[in-house]
Amino acid sequence: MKVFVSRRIPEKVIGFLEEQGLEVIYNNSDQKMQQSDLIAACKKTDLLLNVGSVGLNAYFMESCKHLKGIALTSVGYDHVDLKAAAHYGIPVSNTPDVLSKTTADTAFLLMLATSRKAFFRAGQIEKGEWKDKGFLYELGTEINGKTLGIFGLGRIGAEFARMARAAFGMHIIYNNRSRNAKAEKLVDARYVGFDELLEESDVLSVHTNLTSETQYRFNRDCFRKMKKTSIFINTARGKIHHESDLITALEEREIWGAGLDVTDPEPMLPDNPLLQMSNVCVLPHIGSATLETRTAMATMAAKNLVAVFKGEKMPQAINS
Ligand code: 8YV
Repeated sequence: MKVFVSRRIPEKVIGFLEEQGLEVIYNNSDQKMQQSDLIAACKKTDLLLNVGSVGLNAYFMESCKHLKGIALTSVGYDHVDLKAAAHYGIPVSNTPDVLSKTTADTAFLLMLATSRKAFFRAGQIEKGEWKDKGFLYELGTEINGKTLGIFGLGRIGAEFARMARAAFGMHIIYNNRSRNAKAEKLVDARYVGFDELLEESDVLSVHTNLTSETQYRFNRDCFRKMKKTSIFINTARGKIHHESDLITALEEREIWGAGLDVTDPEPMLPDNPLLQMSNVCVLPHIGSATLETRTAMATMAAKNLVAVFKGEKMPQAINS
């Protein structure tokens, strides 16, 4: 059985696939593939290890309906038409758990960096602007003992909450589609309604999938309800916040600051006003980007394809 690996991954994962008896066709490149090239490559294989967030729409699924399995290297799957894959009987897997801690670390980094205007102040050094500008110049805001509101207390949200409690003694509140009793106990979190989450959070962090319900969930009305001293964090998907509303809310000082690892669109355009704000920190979607975590993700994806090769169910199947 043949597997197509669509982008460069750790060599040891390629070796693992070959040791398991799969014939690997490998696009050993860091360049994102065009859909037409990806389809052409997949027509020659039985399995796809889809590296990164290359979209797999209904046209891809129809063009590659012969595939016996698709393994993603992401926990999010909004870029994949799962219904179309299921229609053609193609099982799809994602990579939960292995990236939860690293992505939570990224939310923690953004919370701390934003609260201290760290990216802006560091940027001044490079520009030769490190001067004594006064006792009260561009002050940050404390997070010790404050309230962290989690929108989506799943694996990543719960890990971030655990860290915030341990490191800064933060009080945890959360809003979910349904209560998460296990996580409530683990991080001593209090379930609140969405409006209460907006009104009570000193830091509000997004940790949900992008769905039709969560798309643009955080708009101007939401930001107006948040504290003027609050910080908005998003390491999930850029389309969960309405970006032009976020810009306006910051310009109108309706919230204090924002820390984003995801934006809308991605890449963020260089002239985006957010990049000029001292109280905003933006990262280029690096939530899971450590060697250890990306190796674990690629390994998990490979193991899911090996399961299909062996006639077994994908351990992390999300559509079958
Ligand atoms: C991926 C992501 O980890 O896991 C996700 O859903 O958002 C991404 O950070 C990255 O695109 C590597 O595939």
